[in-house]
Amino acid sequence: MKWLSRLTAGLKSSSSKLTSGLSALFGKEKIDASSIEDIEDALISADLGMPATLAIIEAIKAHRWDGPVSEDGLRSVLAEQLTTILTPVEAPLTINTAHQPHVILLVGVNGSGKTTTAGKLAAKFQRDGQSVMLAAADTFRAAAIEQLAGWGARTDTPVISGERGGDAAALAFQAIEKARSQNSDVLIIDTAGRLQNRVELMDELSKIIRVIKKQMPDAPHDTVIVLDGTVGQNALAQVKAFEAHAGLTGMIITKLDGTAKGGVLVALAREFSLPVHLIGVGETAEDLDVFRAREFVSALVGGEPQEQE
Ligand SMILES: Nc1nc2c(ncn2[C@@H]2O[C@H](COP(=O)(O)OP(=O)(O)O)[C@@H](O)[C@H]2O)c(=O)[nH]1
Ligand SMILES: [Mg+2]
Repeated sequence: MKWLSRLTAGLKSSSSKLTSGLSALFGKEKIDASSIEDIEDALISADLGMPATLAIIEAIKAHRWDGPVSEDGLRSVLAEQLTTILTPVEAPLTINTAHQPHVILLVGVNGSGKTTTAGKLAAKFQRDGQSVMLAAADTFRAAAIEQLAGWGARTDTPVISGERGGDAAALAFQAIEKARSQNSDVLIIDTAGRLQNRVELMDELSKIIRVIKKQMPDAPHDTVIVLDGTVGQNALAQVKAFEAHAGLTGMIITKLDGTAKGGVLVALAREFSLPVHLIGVGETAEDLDVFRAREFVSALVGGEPQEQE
C-alpha cells in the first residue's frame, strides 16, 4: 500500500470525528451563534485545541457564504486554515553527513513509540544510502534492549547495547565513540520512557545530553520528542516538560492510525514552533514517513484545499 493510502486509512477515525461534527451545519441558511457553538464543539472534540479552533471560527465567520453553508465550502475553509497552521512546521529530519555521526536523540514518555521509531528511522536512512548505528540507551528494561536489537537485525543496523540497569549516559558516550570509529553517518539513540513529572528521570536525560556533549560538543544534532498521537491534548504538556529539560529540536507523532485524536497535531503546530519531522501510522518500517502539511490536511479533511486568494 502506498503512503498516501496508509495515511488516509490511518487518519480515518480522526477525519470522521472532525467532519461528522460539522455535518450538522450543512445546508444551514446562515452561520448563527448556535452554529458557531457547534463548530467550536466539533473542533475541540477533534483535539485541535482552543487557539486553532478560534482561528478557524474567525475564518468561517469571515468567509463570504453566498447561499447556504455547503459541505464543500466548509471543507475548503477548514482545509485552508489547517494548511496555514501546519505548513510552517513541515520540515524533514535532515542528516548532515559532515557530522560523522549525526546524532539523533529520541525522547518521550513510556510507550510513545521511541524504540519502534528508532528502528523505522534506521530503515529509512539506510534506504537513503546512509550508514546508521542504533544505541539502546533505554537500559531500564531488558525487553527494550531486545526490542531494539530486533529492529537492528531486521534492518541490518548495528546496535550498541549494554547491560540492563547500566548507565544510559555512559552507553550513549560509548555509542558515539563506536559510531565515529566506524564512520557511521547517523547515530540514533533510543532512551527510556520517562514521565514528564518524574524529576530524577528528567535529570537523567539532562545527564545523557551533558555526557554526549563531552564527546561531541555540537551533539545531539537533533533532540526529537516522540509523541503518541492517541493521547490527545496531554501531548502538549509532554512537549513543554521535555523542552524544558532536553531542549527539543523537533517532533515525531506516532500511532495516528486508529485514533480519533490525530487533530492534536494541529494543536501542537499552533502551540509550538517545533518542526514535525515525521508521522507514524502503523507498526512496520513502511509506516513512518515525512510529514507533509497538504497531504495531512487532505487526509484529515477530505478533498483538496483551495488555493488562497
Ligand atoms: N498502531 C501503531 N502502533 C505503533 C506505532 N508506533 C509504535 N507503535 C506501537 O506502540 C507500542 C509502543 O512502542 P515502543 O516503540 O515500544 O514505545 P517506547 O516505549 O516509546 O519505546 C509498540 O507496541 C509499537 O509497536 C504506530 O505508528 N502505530
Ligand atoms: Mg522503548
